[in-house]
Amino acid sequence: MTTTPVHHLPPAYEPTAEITALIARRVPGLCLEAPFYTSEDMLAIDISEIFAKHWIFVATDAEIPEPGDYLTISVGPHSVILLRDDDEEISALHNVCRHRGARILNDPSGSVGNLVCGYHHWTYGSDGSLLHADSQPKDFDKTLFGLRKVAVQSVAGLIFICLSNAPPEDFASVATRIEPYLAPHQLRRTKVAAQVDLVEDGNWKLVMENNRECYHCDGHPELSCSLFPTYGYEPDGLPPRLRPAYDRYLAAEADLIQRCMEHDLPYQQIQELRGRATGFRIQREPMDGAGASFSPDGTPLSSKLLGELTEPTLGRLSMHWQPNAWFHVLSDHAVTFSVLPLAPNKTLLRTTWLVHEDAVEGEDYDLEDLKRVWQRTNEQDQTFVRRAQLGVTSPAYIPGPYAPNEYQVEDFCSWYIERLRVGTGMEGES
Ligand code: 3BY
Ligand code: FES
Repeated sequence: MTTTPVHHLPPAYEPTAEITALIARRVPGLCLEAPFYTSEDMLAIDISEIFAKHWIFVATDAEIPEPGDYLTISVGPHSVILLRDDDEEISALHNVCRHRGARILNDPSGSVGNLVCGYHHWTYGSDGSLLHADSQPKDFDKTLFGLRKVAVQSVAGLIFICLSNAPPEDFASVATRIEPYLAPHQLRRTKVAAQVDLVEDGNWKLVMENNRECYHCDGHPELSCSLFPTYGYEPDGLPPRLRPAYDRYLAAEADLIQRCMEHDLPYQQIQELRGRATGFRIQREPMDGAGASFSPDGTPLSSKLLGELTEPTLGRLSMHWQPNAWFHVLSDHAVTFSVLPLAPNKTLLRTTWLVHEDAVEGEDYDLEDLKRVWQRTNEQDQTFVRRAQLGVTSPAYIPGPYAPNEYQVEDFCSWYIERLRVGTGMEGES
């Protein structure tokens, strides 16, 4: 006899009284209290309230170029199959067999025809529909046992998923606004030149917070060839030593705006990092030196520009995404960064370098040169994050104040606390 399956979500995670108190008493302008970075209970609530209820960035179209290509993405206890289906569309499916629950795909990436569970060989199509289940009664209704779908959207070649059955609806308007900035770079017509997974010895929020400020950027000698040291400062808050760099920045910004207008490219900042479920910031920013790429002198690192672009010097299209990503999209290549928690004090940072699909390694670009700045920067940040985790784990830690040029760290923490308060019923949706 066929039993009609009952779809039910796991029970909502109930925060402990201690966690509720921590969320309620967070003081704006100060770092978070230690348990936000160290507690197993807090990680569980981060996964259920933040990672499972918001749109998170997990991959690029270029990572699954052909029908059948797949990735498996782990988000806490969830495993999601990202697959290019037979119609060349991207689908996202829970990697959980509808028979007795076995994990179906067990490699991080690969290529498949149908999806075959290795336990009792239930066989699913690339759209998740159940095609075959051996030895079932005659009235067994296969249509009731397709793989459960995960919400997925590719925006100009960047893939976002949401594990919730009711994903935040503001994503559509965000996608509409970021698409015109990204589209000219045609990320769907790129290939992966390199991908590096770095496991950081720190909580995922320390990894994100570190990305959201450049107060520490004198620790990045390679990056400072292309990133202005004035990042995050308001003109009236500039230390005098940065005045010459700021004048250089203003000149480069004026040049960049001119070029964007000539090429009809949007460049203005949109900054909505808090006060909404899908928080983001996008803008085109000038780069130091020759202004084209992350090379020692700022000249391009790949001679084949992305898409149909003809202008190499377009600065960096920079996008920050709450809760888990940032992006640098240049004229000659793009770099994406995705952050996923592994444990309270362990985080996966996945960095992906994309070049034009026809660019040839060794001819159009040198792989080591292409990777150098962000590989070194990530390693330097890894050290900062490790030290921060060690410090916040000490009983002597007391949350300190953010400086004005760390305003995006405050925006990140405020967004995070807002979302926990909304998710746990402490306050209504704003
Ligand atoms: O991601 C950014 O925009 C910059 C680069 C380095 C630090 N961060 C603020
Ligand atoms: Fe997948 Fe049995 S658990 S076929």
